[in-house]
Amino acid sequence: MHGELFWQDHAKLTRRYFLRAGVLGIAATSIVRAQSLPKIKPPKAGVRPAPYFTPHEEFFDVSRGKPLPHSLPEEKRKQVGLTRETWKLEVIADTAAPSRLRKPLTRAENTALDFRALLALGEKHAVRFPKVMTCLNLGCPLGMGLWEGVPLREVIWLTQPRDNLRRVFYYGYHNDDPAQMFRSSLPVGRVLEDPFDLPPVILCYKLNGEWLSPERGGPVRLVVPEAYGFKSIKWLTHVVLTNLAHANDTYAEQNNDVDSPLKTFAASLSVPAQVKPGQPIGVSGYAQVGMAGLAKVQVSIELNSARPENDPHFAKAPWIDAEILAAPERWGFVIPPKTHGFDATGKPSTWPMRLTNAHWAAVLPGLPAGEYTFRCRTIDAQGHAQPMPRPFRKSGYAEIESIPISIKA
Ligand SMILES: Nc1nc2c(c(=O)[nH]1)N[C@H]1C(S)=C(S)[C@@H](COP(=O)(O)O)O[C@H]1N2
Ligand SMILES: [Mo]
Repeated sequence: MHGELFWQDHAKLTRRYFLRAGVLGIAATSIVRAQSLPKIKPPKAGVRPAPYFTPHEEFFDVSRGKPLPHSLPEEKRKQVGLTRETWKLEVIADTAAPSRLRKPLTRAENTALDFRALLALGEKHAVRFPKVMTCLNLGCPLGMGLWEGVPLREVIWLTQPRDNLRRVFYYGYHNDDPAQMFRSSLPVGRVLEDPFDLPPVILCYKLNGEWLSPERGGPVRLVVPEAYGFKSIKWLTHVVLTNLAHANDTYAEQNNDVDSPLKTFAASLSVPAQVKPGQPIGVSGYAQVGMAGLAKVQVSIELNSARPENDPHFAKAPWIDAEILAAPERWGFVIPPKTHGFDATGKPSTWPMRLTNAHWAAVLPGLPAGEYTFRCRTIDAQGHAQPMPRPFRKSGYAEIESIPISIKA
């Protein structure tokens, strides 16, 4: 079971830390506690139990469609172009606000891009990068992946765009029912360039070194490195080049902020529900490293009766630095050369890596008896405490958890 593997990994990582801190026994018991008492975790902030890179079948699935496109029998998937042999991508001008293209790629003219042509582009242009797939509306990561594919711009260039190209939108197979279409969009600038060392937006066909499965959006899905899951459209069939100046994402219809990049925040995995007075408290968890980067994870434990007034964002909590644990030794497979974020020997060039998850642990000093609350937060690479107060909750889940700890003899 991958849940087991994940805990073994997390336990191994934290064991070394707690051993140095002289509280090995506590680490062991608190991990057992968190496992047997998952209810101490706020429901939306759980972690996906998996090794660092999540196997395909262990991802959480966020898919719309009746029937779900990945549940179609193989014969039907062949028919509708959802296999590697039959996949075709149309890259066309928007009819409402057309970009001017010399050579649109269409089925009608037999110029649509097939899988073989995509792989041929991949021989020269393929990139791969690590990224956590996570839904704007859920706290829990859906899975950590090493995503591989061809930069979308390489395919856009094939159409020889001349003029009026401000935005790109795209959608996948949707049972030929317009009501089921799930569409996302990007400004063309993000597709043509990669700001701040971000990996490119890709047409993805491999996950963790294997062909992308139907469940994960295969044969080809879009993957937008810094974005929430809804920008990474599965079962991709159409890329539409438009002169529209604004987003037209399906996700915008549900009051979501569709331009909001991945947030930085910390969540706990292992916090003891009860501790003896004076006994040091071992805690651990993971952090999502969003666009803003991650400099620190901080933890605090506060006596409930001592919670200061007028401090809704816990700025006055007694924060202490946790330790961000070293990169995993086991990735589940060999990291191929020239993987974004990794050096020539297959080790991460920086740690933690942006747009991924990292583990952390801390030991809080022993305290007198009482009812306390544990919290964790992050400090981003610019020195800002995260999550920051967000008046709009639909810009990506990020919250400071409050977890009760009872200290008694
Ligand atoms: N075609 C299509 N693509 C889609 C979706 C969908 O319903 N249909 N769901 C999106 C949403 S909201 C999320 S969070 C991610 C989830 O990716 P996963 O199922 O691989 O974990 O896929 C995105 N891509
Ligand atoms: Mo989502």
